[in-house]
Amino acid sequence: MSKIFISCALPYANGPCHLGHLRSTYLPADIYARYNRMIGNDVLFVCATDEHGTPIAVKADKENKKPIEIAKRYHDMIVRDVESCNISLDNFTRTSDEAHYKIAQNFFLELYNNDLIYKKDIQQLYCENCNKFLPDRYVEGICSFCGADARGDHCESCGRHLEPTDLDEPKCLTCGHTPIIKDTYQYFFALSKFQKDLEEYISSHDKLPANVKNYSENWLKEGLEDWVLTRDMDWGIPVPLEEAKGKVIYVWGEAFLGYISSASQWSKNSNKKWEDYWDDDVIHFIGKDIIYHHAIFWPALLKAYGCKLPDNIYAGEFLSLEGEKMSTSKNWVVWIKDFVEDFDSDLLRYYLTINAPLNKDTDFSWDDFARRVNDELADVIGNFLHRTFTFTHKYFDGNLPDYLNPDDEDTEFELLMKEVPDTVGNLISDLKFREGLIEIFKIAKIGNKYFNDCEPWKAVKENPQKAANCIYLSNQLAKILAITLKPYIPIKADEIAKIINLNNSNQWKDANVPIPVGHRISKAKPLFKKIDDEIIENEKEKLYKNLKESENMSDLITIDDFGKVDIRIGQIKEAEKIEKSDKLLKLQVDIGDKVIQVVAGIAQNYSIDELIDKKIAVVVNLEPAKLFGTKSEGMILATDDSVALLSPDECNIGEKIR
Ligand code: B3M
Ligand code: ZN
Repeated sequence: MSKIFISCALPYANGPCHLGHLRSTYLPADIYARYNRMIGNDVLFVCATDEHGTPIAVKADKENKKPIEIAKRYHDMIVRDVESCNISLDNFTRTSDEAHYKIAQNFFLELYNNDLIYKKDIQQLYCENCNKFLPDRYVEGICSFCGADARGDHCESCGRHLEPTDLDEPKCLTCGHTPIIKDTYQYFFALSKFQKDLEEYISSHDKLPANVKNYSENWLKEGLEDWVLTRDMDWGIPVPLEEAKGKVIYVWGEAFLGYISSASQWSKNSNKKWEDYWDDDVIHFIGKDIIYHHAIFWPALLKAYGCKLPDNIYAGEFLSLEGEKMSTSKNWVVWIKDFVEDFDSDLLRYYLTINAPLNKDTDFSWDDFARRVNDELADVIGNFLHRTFTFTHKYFDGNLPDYLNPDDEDTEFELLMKEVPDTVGNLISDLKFREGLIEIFKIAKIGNKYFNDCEPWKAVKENPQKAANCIYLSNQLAKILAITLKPYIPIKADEIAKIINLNNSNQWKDANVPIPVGHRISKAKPLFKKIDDEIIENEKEKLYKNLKESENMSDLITIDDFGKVDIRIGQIKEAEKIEKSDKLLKLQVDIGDKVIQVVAGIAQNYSIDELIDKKIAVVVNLEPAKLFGTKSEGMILATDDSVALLSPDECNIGEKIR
C-alpha cells in the first residue's frame, strides 16, 4: 500500500465553478483519488480556495466590498459546487485561513534567511490618478512578446507569465489612465539559481505528461530570471519583515502552500501526518494555463526550502462550450449549480470523461451531451443492467441461478469480462481516464450482444441451463460494472451495487469475486433516463438567453454609483446590423456635443428605417465595452424590451434629462 498526496488547483474565490473547472481539474483528480482508495492506497486529497491576489481585489473594488467578503461568498459557492459533483476531497480550506498565513510567512522567512529571497530596487507602474502601484490585473495593455491584448500578469494568447512592465500601452484598470513608471523596491525570489535543478527535475521525471514536459523545456531554454515575489497591495499576506510595511507576498508566491496548509489542517483533525503522504507520492492536477507555475515556480520554491518535489503534474486541457471559448464575463458558461439542478451530476461526470482525453481540448455541447447519455448510458449500460435484473426476477425469482456446463459463448464472455477490472485499473493508474471508461462501455456493449445471442427468453423453455448461465454471467458483469464505474459515476455505481445487494463495493479486487449462486438480486429500477429533445432545447435557450442578457447588461453597466448616471437625449443617425447577432444593432447617436456609437438589442423591435432620426434617451457615461467585437459607448434606456425606445420628441438633442 502506498500513500498518495493528490491536489487539485486552488480555484480563485472570485466566482462559482463551471464545467471547465470540473473537466480540467476536479473530476480527473477525483477519479484518480477514488480509484486509488479502492485499490487500497492511502489517499490524501486536498484543495482550498485561493483568496488573495488581484482577481478578488479587483472584484471587491468594483462592488465596493472588502476582499474577504467576496472571498467568503465564492468560497461557499465553490464548496457547494464541488460537493454537488461528489468530489471526494479529504480537506478543503481557504488561503485566508490563519494557519495558511503562518505557513506562508514562515516559508518566506526561511528563504529570505537563506538569501534565496532578496530585496531589490525596481521601477513599477504607478497610477497617479488612483495613487497606487498597479500590480498584475490592475493593469491591461498589449503583450510586448506577441502583440495580443493582455493583463498585467498573464497573456492568454502566448501563455506567458507577465509583469506589468511587459505591457505596451498600459492602462490602469480602475480609471483608464496611463500609468507612470515609478521607483520602488520589491523582494525577489532567486529563481535563476534553480535553472539546473529544474532542468534535471523535468528531464528525470518520465511520468510528467507531454504538455508539461514540452512547455517546461521550452521555458527552461529561454533561461530563468529571478521572480518578483511581493506586491504593493492591501489585500494579501503581509511580508513578514519589519522593513516591508505595506508589501504583501505575491499570490502565486503563497497559493501553492495552500496544498500544504490544507493537508496540515487535515492532519490536525485526523491525527495522521500529511508529510508521510508528501514523501511517498505527490500528484497535482491543474489546468493547462498554469503549467508554468507548477512546473517551474513551485518546484523551485520547494527545492529552495529543501523539500521533495512533486512526482507528477497533470494538466487538463480546455473545454469550450458549443464551439466557442467559455467566457464568464459574457456569461458563456454552464455553471455547475445550474447543471445539477436539472441533471444528475454523474451524467456530467460521465460525459466530461468520455467526451475526449484530458490532454486534448474539447467541447461541451448540449446535443452531444444528450446523445451520449441516451445512446451510451441509457441504451447500452442502462439497458444491459435493466434486462439482466428484470430477467433474474422474471425467470429465477430474483435469485442467482446455477452456472453449469458453459458453452463457448459463455466462456468467451466470462474471460472477456474478467479482464476488465485490470485493464480499466491500469488505464486509470496511467491517468488515461477516458480510455478506462471506454473499456467499461465496450464490455457493456458486448454484454448486450451476449444477452441477445443467448436469447434467454427462448432458452428458458428450450434449454433452461443456457438461460441460467446467461443470467448468471450477466449479473457477474453487473457487479464488475458496479465496481469499475465507481470512480467515474459514484452515485450511479452505488445504485447498481444496491440492486445487486453487494455489502461492499469499495474494493477494486472484489470486482472479479463472483456473486454466489442463490444470491438475492433486487428488482430493477431505471438507472439512466433518456433526456428528451425538449429539455435540451430548453437548456440551449437558457444559454443563449444568458449571453444576450450579458450583452445588454453586465459588460456595459460599469457605473458604480447609479446616482451619477448621465442620461441625454440623443438622435439616431445611422443603424446597421451586427453580424452573428439577430438582436443587436450598431447605432451612431448624436448626443449634442458628439456622436457616440451604441450597441443595442433592438433589431427585432424596429426596422432600420424606422430608427433613423428617432430620438432616444441614452445613458452616456458608461465605460466603453465590446459586444460581439463592436465597441459600445452608451446604453439605450429601457424598462423592458418593448419600450426600448422612448419618444421624447419634445426634448432637444443633447439635453440632459438626469
Ligand atoms: N488560483 C487558479 C488558476 O489560475 C489559481 C490556481 C492556484 S494553484 C496553487 O487557475
Ligand atoms: Zn488609475
